[in-house]
Amino acid sequence: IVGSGKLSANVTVHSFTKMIDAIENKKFSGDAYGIPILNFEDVLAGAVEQPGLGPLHTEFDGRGNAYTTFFISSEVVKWKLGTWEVLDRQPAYYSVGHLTIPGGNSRKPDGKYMFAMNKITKDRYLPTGPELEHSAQLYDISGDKMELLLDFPTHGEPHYAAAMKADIIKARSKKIYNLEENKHPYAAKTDDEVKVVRKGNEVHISMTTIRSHFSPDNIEGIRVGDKVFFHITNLEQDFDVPHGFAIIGQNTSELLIMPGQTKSSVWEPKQVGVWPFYCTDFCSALHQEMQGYVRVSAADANTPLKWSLGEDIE
Ligand SMILES: [Cu+2]
Repeated sequence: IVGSGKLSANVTVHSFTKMIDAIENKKFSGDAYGIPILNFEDVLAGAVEQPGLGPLHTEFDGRGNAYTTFFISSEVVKWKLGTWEVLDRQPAYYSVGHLTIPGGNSRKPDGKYMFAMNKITKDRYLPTGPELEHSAQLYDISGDKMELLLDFPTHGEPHYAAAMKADIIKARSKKIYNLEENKHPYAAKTDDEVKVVRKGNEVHISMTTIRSHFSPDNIEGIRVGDKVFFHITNLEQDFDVPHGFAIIGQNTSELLIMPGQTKSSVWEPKQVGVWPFYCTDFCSALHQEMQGYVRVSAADANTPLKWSLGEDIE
């Protein structure tokens, strides 16, 4: 276990085996708040002496080497497990926080590449505003020395990240949700199943979406004071065709419905009027036309519920 403190001069490595041993033999130096404290010397594996300033985060390459970022001296330092000697160091632009080696969180890191995520990247990119682009740097770590391959901006402060080989993800990637297995109580699995049901002040709309329309896309009989639930089923059964849904003032924004899924959004209209809703995820050349309207009547109106697809309500 590598312990690093941003203000520490050394990188201290604790032995997990020694820790377990000390715990089993109850070798403690006291306790705090009822938690036993281990003796520092008893569990020490070794220390990398003064490798840089402000050690922050360490990952391993699976070949007996460790890589630690140094926040204050802005560098990545490669050192050897067991001998604790420094093998290489590379400057970073600038204050490097975390670093990532693909598979670094697993027992078998894929120690070919490493990237450092840098904070406080002043002077690195065009100063476009009070907040500046930060940088990240990709290194080839397959050889004795780290080799900088790419220096690229990241949007916002890059914090911790995990990476893994693409084929691990690819084989497990979910392409669609099977519409037949959709058990959502308000799912409409065909355009024939769409409906609008009032239960007191609650209105439940079972709606479908597919390139390039919502059904129904014309609804009236909603009143101010109603709580409207849009239960939207994405009828698509194709990879990478989510649809979104938005209406002004909705309680649940940024709804993104994957193929075969039903998701719900709540809307409590506050004003009489005709309110448009639309798809928020670019889905086809007709995406811009993917919209509909809800007419909201006064709280005391008795406009009956009506809905249709693509036609005027009579
Ligand atoms: Cu869409």
